[in-house]
Amino acid sequence: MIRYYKLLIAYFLCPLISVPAMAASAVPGIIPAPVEVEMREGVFAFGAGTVVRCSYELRPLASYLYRETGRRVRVESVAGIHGAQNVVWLFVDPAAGLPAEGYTLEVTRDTLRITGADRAGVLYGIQTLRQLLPPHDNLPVSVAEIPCVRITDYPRFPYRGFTLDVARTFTPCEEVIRLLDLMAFHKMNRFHWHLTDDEGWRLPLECYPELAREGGFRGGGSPIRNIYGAWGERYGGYYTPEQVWAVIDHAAFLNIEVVPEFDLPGHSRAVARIHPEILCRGPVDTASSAGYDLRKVWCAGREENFAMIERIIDEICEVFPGAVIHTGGDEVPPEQWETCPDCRALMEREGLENTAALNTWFENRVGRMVAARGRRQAVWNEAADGGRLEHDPVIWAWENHESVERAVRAGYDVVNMTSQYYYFDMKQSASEVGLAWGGVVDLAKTYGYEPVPAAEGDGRVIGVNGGFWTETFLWNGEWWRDYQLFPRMCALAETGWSQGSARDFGDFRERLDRWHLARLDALGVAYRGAPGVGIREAYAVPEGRIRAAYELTGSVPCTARNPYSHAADNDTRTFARTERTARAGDWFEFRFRSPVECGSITVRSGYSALPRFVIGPAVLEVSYDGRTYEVVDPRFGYTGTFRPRAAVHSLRLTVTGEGNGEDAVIIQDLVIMP
Ligand code: TNX
Repeated sequence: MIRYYKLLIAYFLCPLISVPAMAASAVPGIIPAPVEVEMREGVFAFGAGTVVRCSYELRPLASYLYRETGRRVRVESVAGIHGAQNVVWLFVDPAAGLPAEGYTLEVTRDTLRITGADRAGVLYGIQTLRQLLPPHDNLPVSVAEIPCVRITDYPRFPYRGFTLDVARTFTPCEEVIRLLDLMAFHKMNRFHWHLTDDEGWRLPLECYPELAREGGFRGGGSPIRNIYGAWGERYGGYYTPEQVWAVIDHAAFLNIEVVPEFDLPGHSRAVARIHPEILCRGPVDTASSAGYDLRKVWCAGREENFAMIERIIDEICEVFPGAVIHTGGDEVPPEQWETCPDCRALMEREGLENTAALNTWFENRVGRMVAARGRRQAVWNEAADGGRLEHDPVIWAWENHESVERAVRAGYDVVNMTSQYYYFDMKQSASEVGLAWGGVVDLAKTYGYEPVPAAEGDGRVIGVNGGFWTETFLWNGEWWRDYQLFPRMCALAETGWSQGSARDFGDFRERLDRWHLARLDALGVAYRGAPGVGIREAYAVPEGRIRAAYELTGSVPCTARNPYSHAADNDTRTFARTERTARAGDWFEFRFRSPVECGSITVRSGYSALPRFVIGPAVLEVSYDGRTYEVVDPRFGYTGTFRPRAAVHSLRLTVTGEGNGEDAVIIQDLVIMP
């Protein structure tokens, strides 16, 4: 860096005003913040008459510049960097002394030069140029004034990623591509595609076409039951091979490597529903689930399983050109392995002390398959809990900061994906939708987190990764994606790209508010707080509710820890949880001690803000006299509000479906409003 700085001084004799990269200035606030910004006098008029010159190889990027800025610029293939006015030069100069993916962007009155250390650097120079233009002014005919400036920029981490869980909620190809565009705009370069899980398999395979064809859908006649929303209906989808290639190609153009994930040995109920033979020899797990086998772990002692896994890994390696293949390893429940004679024999034979060791053994075996094909294995942090992982994997530490520290101490390369900061399925304030097990994750929290443990000196943390898990998605709907991702993704991108010492939330917030949110508006991103979106406080239990006395009973026994009374105590922090799921004919009843006059009643089931462990599908009825009932909602699922026409005596829910795909029902307190 010092060497580079000297070069800079020698280069420019004209007086220049040097400002810290992040200070608000005549240069629009750029996100992620560049390493160095030096202001000059004057402007470059970009637009009509501007010519883009570049080598033949860079022409697609010149067209991209044209497309993304909406300018009617002419592209010419010319080598060399001299002469002419009103010219944008794009070139790659490995000798410029810039780190990988770095660039300089130099704007004078006559020329605008983007010099990349490599092609990626040129791409990122173009992203910065896009941000130097006024956000809403992208009309082809207009001319935009770009301030004269010299920007020197390069990333802090080589790995700046985003995980999209398309297993819980299928995300159409076009939407994936839109997200890739937004990632590139923020200089992010890894797309982790979570393609398989308990509730869905979205990856088309020639070797096992039935996995996507059948495992891509839930509900209706599918072997996979509904869990999250759309009860009774068949819904879902999977990608065609052409769509997978389209995503890989588009990503590659944008310097984004696709990291596909085949999550195993746990998180595999979708495969197991279609190929039950992969499961352990042991009892089925249907006692609590109305006949739905909840088992989800590949048997480690069944040799044929590894042949099947190898065929899948082989095809994944054929389709995905990237360096890294993610093979899961998270959240493996131990019971199935513990009770399986084949797994026990295997553990004995291999001297494996517990199921954590068996998980590591399993991932090592899969890691060998990945390594044999010249790729690098990625795994979740638990895969390293039971011994040494042998194939130099990248550990994705997600559980908490300690899991990052542990993986770093063990000497692995680590991607920091700590859920408490980087999980964008977490809610952004107490009253908004989203999960909460990782706490409330607001923008300041994501931005403020330092991803490299203090004791670390040797670059073991290779990057950061944001995660969008989609269990709650169906319930919330399309608006929820942009709402959860932006602007938290901007904060993550800056942590990944900008130098750690320079992070200042006040300054970031200002750049967002003054410049960047308008850019997101122009790109059609319906971020949290956007015009017309606002802040949606859906789950606030409102002030002033009526604390009526009522009793809750039902046909399904509750656990001792979460009895029915917990949903009838007017304490919204506690809930009732049954010992099994509800079957058709099961019922629950709320009976008021004396009829309650009110404006509305909300019946709530499942986790709050997560449509899981729900009552429905069920019929909700109200009784005003204690003898006759009227249907309020014939298709009650998760929660619902109704306005009674008289004082309410009781409410009754009669279940109509065969379970909710889980092993329990959760019932919350009623919310009664005057
Ligand atoms: C934990 S991330 C999981 C996911 C869930 C997520 C929900 C990981 C390795 N496991 O399966 O979707 O929490 O926040």
